[in-house]
Amino acid sequence: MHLIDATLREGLQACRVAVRPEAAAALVPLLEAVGIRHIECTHAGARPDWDEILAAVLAARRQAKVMTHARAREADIRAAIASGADGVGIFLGVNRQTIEARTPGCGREDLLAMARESIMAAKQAGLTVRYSVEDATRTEPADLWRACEVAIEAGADRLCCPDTLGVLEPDQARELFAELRQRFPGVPLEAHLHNDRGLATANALAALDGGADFVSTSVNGVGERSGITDTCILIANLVHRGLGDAFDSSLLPALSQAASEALGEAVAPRHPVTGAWAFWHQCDLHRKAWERNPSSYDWIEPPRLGRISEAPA
Ligand code: HCA
Ligand code: CU
Repeated sequence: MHLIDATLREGLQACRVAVRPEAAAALVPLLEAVGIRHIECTHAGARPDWDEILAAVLAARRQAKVMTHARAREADIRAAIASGADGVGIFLGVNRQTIEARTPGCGREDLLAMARESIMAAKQAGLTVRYSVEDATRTEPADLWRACEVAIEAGADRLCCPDTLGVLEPDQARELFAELRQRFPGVPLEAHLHNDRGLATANALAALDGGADFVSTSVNGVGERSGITDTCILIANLVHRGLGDAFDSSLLPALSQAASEALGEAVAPRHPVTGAWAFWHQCDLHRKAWERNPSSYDWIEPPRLGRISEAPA
């Protein structure tokens, strides 16, 4: 099970977010110290300031693999190759909504040909390739399987099925990844889950239960609209499930704080795990019980997540 942190890709697409290259690079050692080994960073060639961020992140990383984002277009693939990134996440949707809004006039087979060519070009240049069927969760199953098959035949190393609009419920997330697991044995599978319905964490756990190998996350959940699965919340959940050995979860508050400062976006005080009040016991009845026995109202020992639990004096 792997997390790919996309704070510096999906997160940069969030409303009012801006980050300087030095601040982006400063997040890298912290992500690595937490145990993240995969970083998704910008869309190479899309904006000069993003290319500076990508170069700074590549210079700063030690253990982590860095993947950049690309459309299934020759220019994007060329930019990804030129950037020096280890990998590229190529995204191309094949459902009716995507075709009408993003690639009008294109037939599904034309799109699949674009995906095939892009994947082959990136593989030929030695990049690791993830192929994402954008809006996978609103795609007819037959079209989704076909897109995945084409990508694997073309040499993709990993398949991602993004819940681009956050429409999934956990049962559906588990079923989707269980079916993908069955249809594509041995192929690494990734989930990317938007939080529009507030279900991004639940869906990430369910996708893992179904058979996903990777979840793409961002620190504090930053991303388009309501964002995606929060790196820190997901790691805290893995720790709670007894599956957090690969991570130093005591560093989560530092990571959350650093990302908040780098991106210029405060963490809401009630945000789970890293919010200021996440371990605060206000009401008298709670406080008294908690003073006798902290486990009465602490869901986990807070120091395991770098926190202390508190109450009014
Ligand atoms: C986007 C959409 C995306 C892509 C995810 C992926 C989504 O911002 O371009 O490439 O795996 O949610 O579908 O973030
Ligand atoms: Cu997304």
